[in-house]
Amino acid sequence: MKKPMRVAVTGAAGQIGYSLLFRIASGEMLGKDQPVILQLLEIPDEKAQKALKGVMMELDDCAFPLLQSMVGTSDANVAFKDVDVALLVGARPRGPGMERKDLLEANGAIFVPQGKAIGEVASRDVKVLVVGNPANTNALIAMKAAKGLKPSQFTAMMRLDHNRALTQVAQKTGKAVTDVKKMSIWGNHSATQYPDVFHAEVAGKNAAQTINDQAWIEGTFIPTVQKRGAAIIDARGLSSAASAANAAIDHVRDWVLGSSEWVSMGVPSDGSYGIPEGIIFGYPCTTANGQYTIVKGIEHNDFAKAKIAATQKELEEERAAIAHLLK
Ligand code: NAX
Repeated sequence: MKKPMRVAVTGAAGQIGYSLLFRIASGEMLGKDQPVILQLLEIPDEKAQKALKGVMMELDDCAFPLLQSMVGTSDANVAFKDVDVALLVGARPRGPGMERKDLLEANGAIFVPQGKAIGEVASRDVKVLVVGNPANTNALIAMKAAKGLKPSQFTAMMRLDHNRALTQVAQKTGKAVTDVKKMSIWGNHSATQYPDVFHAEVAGKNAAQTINDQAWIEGTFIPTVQKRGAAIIDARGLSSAASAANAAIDHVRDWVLGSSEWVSMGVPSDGSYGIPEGIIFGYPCTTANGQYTIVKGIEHNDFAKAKIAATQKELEEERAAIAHLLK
């Protein structure tokens, strides 16, 4: 029997948590032979803690063979103690009349202490995925607050956008999602993101050439992927939850166990593609041996360059708004 891996999930009583925890416990994220210990964080609020207990009762009632034990807590130092993987899902949603700057600030108040706790008590090899929005900038805040860890241990979730893009292209071309390869989502997990179909492939051929419809790419594909979150809220009355949990599972599984495909991940920029260091930027990556590598050598056309510049600008503005939190 393998040594159990410790997985922290914040916002564990929320709707993404409800779709995520059962799949982690059943082995879909870290492997069907990998025991796990769940360390679940919620706010101290009585209602949230009671709801968390209810979720833990249901986890108990699944009798998952791989779920070795779990803890529910409102203390970040307990939740992150010795964790190998931390999924930061809980975040402050935008309230009525809340400006973008206030939203960033309110999330700073969550991600600074959580990042600090991760730096102090998590495994030295911890892998962190930030799901809670604004995910890229929250990841930057946590990364900067976590002393003693490498920036490359902090990532933000672009995988839902990636998966959305795969399906849009598969449906347009009448192929299976498994035929669509080399998808990439550039920049921010927001409506400025740039989903790149020009370097994607469908059944071994260039996707943009196969689609052969620039108007569809610019006028349908890109906006559909960019605004899919809002479309889900409009249809369901609630934001994406099962698909977000699924993307989080995909992201961590591929990071830990490796993948033969390109995957989109928000990672600390390293100067690749002219994006200066200091923001968490969505790039196509390959993964192997527990590490990711940004795909190099992609040539962008002027259309793509303008889109990438716009999403970079947005991330730089977000960073400027919370610069005082980055120490
Ligand atoms: P919910 O409001 O259902 O759940 C969030 C939970 O987090 C709540 O139970 C809340 O009590 C808890 N929480 C808040 N602050 C906390 C803190 N400081 N410590 C621990 N727990 C805390 O939201 P849900 O639908 O689960 O979404 C969670 C986050 O994911 C939101 O920020 C949402 O915007 C974001 N999303 C990100 C996506 C991505 O692709 N990166 C897609 C889906 C989703 O919109």
